[in-house]
Amino acid sequence: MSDLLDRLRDVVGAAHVLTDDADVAAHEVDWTGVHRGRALAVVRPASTAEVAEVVRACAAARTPVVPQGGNTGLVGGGVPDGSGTAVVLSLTRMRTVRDVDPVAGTITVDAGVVLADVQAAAAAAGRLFPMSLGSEGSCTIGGNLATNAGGTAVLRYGMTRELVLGLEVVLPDGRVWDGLRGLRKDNTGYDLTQLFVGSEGTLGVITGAVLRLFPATPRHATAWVAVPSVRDAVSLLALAQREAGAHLTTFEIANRQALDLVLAHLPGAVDPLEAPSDWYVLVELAGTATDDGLDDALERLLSLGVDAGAVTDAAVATGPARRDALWALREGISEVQKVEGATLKHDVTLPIARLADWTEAMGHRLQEVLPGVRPVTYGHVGDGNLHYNLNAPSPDGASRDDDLRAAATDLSTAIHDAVAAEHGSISAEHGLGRTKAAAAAAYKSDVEVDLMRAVKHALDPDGLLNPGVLLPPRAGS
Ligand code: FAD
Ligand code: 2HG
Ligand code: ZN
Repeated sequence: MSDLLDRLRDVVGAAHVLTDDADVAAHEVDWTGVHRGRALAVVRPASTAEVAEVVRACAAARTPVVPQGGNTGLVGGGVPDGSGTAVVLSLTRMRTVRDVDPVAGTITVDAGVVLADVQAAAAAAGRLFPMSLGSEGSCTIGGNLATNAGGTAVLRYGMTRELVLGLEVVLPDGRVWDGLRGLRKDNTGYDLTQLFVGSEGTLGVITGAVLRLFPATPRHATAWVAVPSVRDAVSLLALAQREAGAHLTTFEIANRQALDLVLAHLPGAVDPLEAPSDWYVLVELAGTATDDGLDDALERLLSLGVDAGAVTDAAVATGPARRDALWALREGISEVQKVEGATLKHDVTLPIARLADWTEAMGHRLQEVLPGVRPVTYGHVGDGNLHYNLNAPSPDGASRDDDLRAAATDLSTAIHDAVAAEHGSISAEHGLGRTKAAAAAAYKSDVEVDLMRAVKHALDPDGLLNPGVLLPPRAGS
């Protein structure tokens, strides 16, 4: 193995091959703290050519490679397993914005550019890169592409796969595929770009991307809205789509349990409404500099919602600081769940028409599995996507995390079975990683799993790129 490490030092420089425990530790554990592994080394190349050399050297030594961006993934896909045999390939030194073309509406970036920096580069050119995640200050565009990330603007702009035009990818044998084309129209065969989007580092290492830009939307109208039930949230969504059309960018839901945790653990958080409500919606309309009617459209929407009995109260943002405060209530939920204690995450999509019945039935069902379990339910209701996360019972104020851990399999199986019964998805936007690879394969048909394995084998016949992620190991191997 020291031969391989020497070769890697030749390629990237000794300072960028990390082997000391203190240096590699942060790369061996994910954001949740749940997924921990061991790396042979962490390698930090600075260019596509260096990535290609690193991958080629690892392939020659038959050493697994785990691509890693900002390490904000939530399913354990960017950290190695416990064997200590894999090289973690960190893209964080590849941070160049290569080109911005406002007329073509494209931005070309290295894979290691942080999402917030892509947004800032687009804004500096008077354009919008619309992807928006709570983790945008640390996650990288390569990670976003590899997970096909979603976020809070999908309703208007789509998932990551709808925001990409071309990719540059280092293949498992070290060859480079230059697909960095910014063309809107290109029907010249299989769509290889889309094949790599959502492949979670199992088919290649993304080193560059051409992304789509949109007109800037400096105007916003934002409200934190109390709704009696999920059914009312869905009714309000229908009204919002009718009233606001393409201005509707965000329609997020949170239950009272989620808000209670934010108020308890997020410094400075204040409930913007007087009376508590079981459910809330964060709704935002966005427009260009010449769109004048957003505030009126939001007022009209809320008033129609009140008339329909779907809205009981609302706080409308009166300026940027107030807007930020409302957004913090939504974006803070993941962080405060960690502070509260052990969390069992579920990232599900359901047909929107089934969300209300499903959520109600699931609430009852889970109390049978673990009495007192606390669903912290939130997410992108406009996309049918709920983060149906569970915290442990807390009958006397202390979180009983061991009870949650002991019941985890039964709880997740109950949730995923109920999702499958509605023809939903057990991973809406976070991917499968190590956590959900086996469960997803179990819910898919043999035909679908065979096709996925065939794609993996065609590109990575030796199975060296991110083994154990996205597809579970075959039985007996
Ligand atoms: P990593 O965590 O480093 O890696 C994720 C996966 O991508 C791994 O399988 C890894 O091997 C692979 N990978 C990384 N870089 C490359 C590359 N260059 N080439 C090939 N494979 C690669 N996700 C959402 O979808 N929507 C949200 O709203 C959202 N909000 C979040 C909020 C918080 C507070 C946190 C902590 C996470 C959130 N996430 C969300 C999850 C996470 O931020 C996304 O999955 C993000 O896309 C991961 O990017 P990353 O750079 O951190 O990737
Ligand atoms: C969000 O929408 C993210 O806030 C994170 O997707 C969800 O932490 C989670 O479970
Ligand atoms: Zn989300």
